[in-house]
Amino acid sequence: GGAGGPGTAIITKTRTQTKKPSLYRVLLLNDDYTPMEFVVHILERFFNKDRETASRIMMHVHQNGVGECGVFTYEVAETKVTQVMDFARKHQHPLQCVMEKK
Ligand code: NFA
Repeated sequence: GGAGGPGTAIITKTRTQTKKPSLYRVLLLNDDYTPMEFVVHILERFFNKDRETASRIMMHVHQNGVGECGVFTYEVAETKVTQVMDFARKHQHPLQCVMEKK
């Protein structure tokens, strides 16, 4: 018996949320004009870093050209990028913030 014909059975699995969301890195890019202190402030304000961690990330970006601010789900990462870009533009700094899939 069974819908598939004789000797068959339909088996369904029930599982409790094993799908993990895709993660995205949010990155800051170096430039020659944005003040170091402004970048530290961005990391404190939008990425909840303490001053020491923020300073370390800022110096990493300054010396290496790019650095990670955090890893988030798509919507949260998108929101962080928009917040940083809007805040930088408001203060007329050319700071760039981007996201990339992990
Ligand atoms: N390179 C910038 C400066 O010398 C500082 C900076 C760091 C800018 C990290 C952007 C990101 N003022």
